[in-house]
Amino acid sequence: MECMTLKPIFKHLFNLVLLCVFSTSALAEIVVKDGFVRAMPPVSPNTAAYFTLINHGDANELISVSTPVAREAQLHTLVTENDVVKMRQVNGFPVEAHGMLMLGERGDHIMLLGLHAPLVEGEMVAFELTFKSGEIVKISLPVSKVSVAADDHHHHHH
Ligand SMILES: [Cu+2]
Repeated sequence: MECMTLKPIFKHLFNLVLLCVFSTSALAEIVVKDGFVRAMPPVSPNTAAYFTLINHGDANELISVSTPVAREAQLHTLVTENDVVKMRQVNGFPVEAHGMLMLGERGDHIMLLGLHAPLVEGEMVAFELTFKSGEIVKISLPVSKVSVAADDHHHHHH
């Protein structure tokens, strides 16, 4: 009796495993989810970009970012020195195997320095992310005043 009920479950699990193996080999190992570029007043020459990255592969590291809209894109982290929060440039953001990298307004972010023109809210900005593995991931993020995720959260409470 027990065997009869368990068998379909094992079969189901087995199918799921097969599906996962297939999808990781067929799709990109690194996928970027919901991110945005902070819309700033036109006088500001700099802004920041945030996103969540999912790594379906081995341990990796985001080592550089480039975008056509700014002179330079730097990897920044926040450090607290004498109770003052400061931004500091780092050489890379490590990503664990099958892990996530979450950039956000209270931590690691992509700093865009020397915008060639003010960014317009709603426009898409292209980025090229280079990883230690040699993988290059091309993404585009919307220009927005608020985090898309934060906005969703807001709506849930209505
Ligand atoms: Cu910064």
